Amino acid sequence: MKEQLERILEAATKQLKAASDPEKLEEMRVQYLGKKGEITSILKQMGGLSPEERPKMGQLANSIREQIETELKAKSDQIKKELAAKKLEAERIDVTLPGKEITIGRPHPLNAVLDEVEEIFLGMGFDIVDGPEVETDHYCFEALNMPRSHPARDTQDTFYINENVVLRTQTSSVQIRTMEERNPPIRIISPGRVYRSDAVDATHSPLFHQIEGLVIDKGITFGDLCGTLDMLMKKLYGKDAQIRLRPHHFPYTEPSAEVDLMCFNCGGKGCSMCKNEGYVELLGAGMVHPKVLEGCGIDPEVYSGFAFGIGLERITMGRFGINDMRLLYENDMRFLGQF
Ligand code: 2NL
Repeated sequence: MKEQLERILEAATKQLKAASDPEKLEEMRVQYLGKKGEITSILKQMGGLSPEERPKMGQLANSIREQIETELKAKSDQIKKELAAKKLEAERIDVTLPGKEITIGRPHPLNAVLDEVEEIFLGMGFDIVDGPEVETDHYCFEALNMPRSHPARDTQDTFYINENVVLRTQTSSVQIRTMEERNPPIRIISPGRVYRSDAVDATHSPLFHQIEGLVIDKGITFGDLCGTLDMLMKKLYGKDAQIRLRPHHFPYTEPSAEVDLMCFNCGGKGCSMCKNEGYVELLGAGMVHPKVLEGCGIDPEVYSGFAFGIGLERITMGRFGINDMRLLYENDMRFLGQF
């Protein structure tokens, strides 16, 4: 029996050395120390021993049991420690590494300038109005005093869907719709995409953006138009901005004008930036033609108004010193990242 116990201790010690996980240790605890374990079964055989031998064997069995218990506990502690160390190593982070770069987007230059222009007009009491990009010939031409014979309706300049439907060439169509729907006073701007059948180059694109403005009320004069545009340019380009009006012709305004901005580089003297003109052309404007008012059910004897059309690309290019319109459409991050 003594040898039996010693063999158990020897086997347990050997097994313990090889054990590497908590499950194995639990298995061993059951195998050696459990109710049906090897030591227990030996203790059960003690009845067959002589009274002198019994306490000796009992003592030996208990001491071996304690020894196995102690060894199991020590091994268990060691394994726990090792597992914790392994976990720490696996989850190790280097807090000194640089963080991941977060890139924050920003408005496209066209949108940035559009936002500014909208803010300026909202501040002057204007509404912002939207309308369809696919228009009938009525809203795009007829109602703007451009009958079928008018050169602006040439298929060379306009995208036709069919004989009566076109891609709008200016957002005046939105102004006409508004005049039909609302009674004066009217103060609106209508920004949006417009289309012309042009080949792409540094200053042309078949799709571009326009901001049109319209004011209709009793007693609106050309002076109101000048004051509004002067205010717009001073807010956009700074208090030194100066505009100049030249007589022009549009079928939908009378009188009409082209509006230029004094060259910032030379102060109107003429330089390479303004092609020796002293001014750069910015927009077209005028007093709404009586025929246009009449067509929308507004009595030109009672009401008058002004209108203007600005190319968003042109004022954006002027604002940021961009010399090629194509840059605004190519979405090249090296370009867009500069604004
Ligand atoms: C340009 C500048 C312009 C208008 C647009 C307009 C709208 C209505 C009535 C009268 Cl509903 N006019 N808009 C006026 C003058 C100029 O656009 O250079 N266009 C080719």
